[in-house]
Amino acid sequence: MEDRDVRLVELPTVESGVPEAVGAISVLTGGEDCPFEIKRIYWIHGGRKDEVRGHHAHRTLWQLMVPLAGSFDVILSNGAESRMFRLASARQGLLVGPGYWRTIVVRSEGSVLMVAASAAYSEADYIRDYEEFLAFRKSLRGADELSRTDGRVRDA
Ligand code: T46
Repeated sequence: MEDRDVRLVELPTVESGVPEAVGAISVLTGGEDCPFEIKRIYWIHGGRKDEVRGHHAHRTLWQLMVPLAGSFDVILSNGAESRMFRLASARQGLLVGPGYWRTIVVRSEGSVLMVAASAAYSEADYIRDYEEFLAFRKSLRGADELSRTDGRVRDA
């Protein structure tokens, strides 16, 4: 899967200059490290190891996911292909555009996944039925085809 709107983003990180401190500060600046305006931040925490979440896609929402503690596997599918991202560094975020079915696995107890999102919570933006998701992806491909042909449908 080589989709342009799914990628790992290296977050600017300041190594501690404080004597005897080994910690670092990583920074997420809206409009710089993620290509959308951040309207909401939420975090997933308290999950057990191997707990599975997700099983949905978003119609319009953009997200940037940062594992603040522990690790998560995020499996993304565009309906044709899927790819697994292991998120285990608070120095990196996973950018996810609209239209990806996701499955999220908590890899270790005490893990915390922060998600910066482009809009407030709206259940209407969720697709929670896989067949509906496939139909949505098909409609996206149709729209893309139309825009590439300048609105004229090409001959088969
Ligand atoms: C996503 C993954 C990474 C709210 O009321 N407000 C919120 O801002 C959110 C995020 C959720 N909720 C409610 C909706 C459900 O009744 O919390 C409940 C659990 O949500 P959900 O089953 O969607 O949880 P996850 O962990 O499967 O998915 C969440 C996000 O919902 C989703 O956008 O991409 O984290």
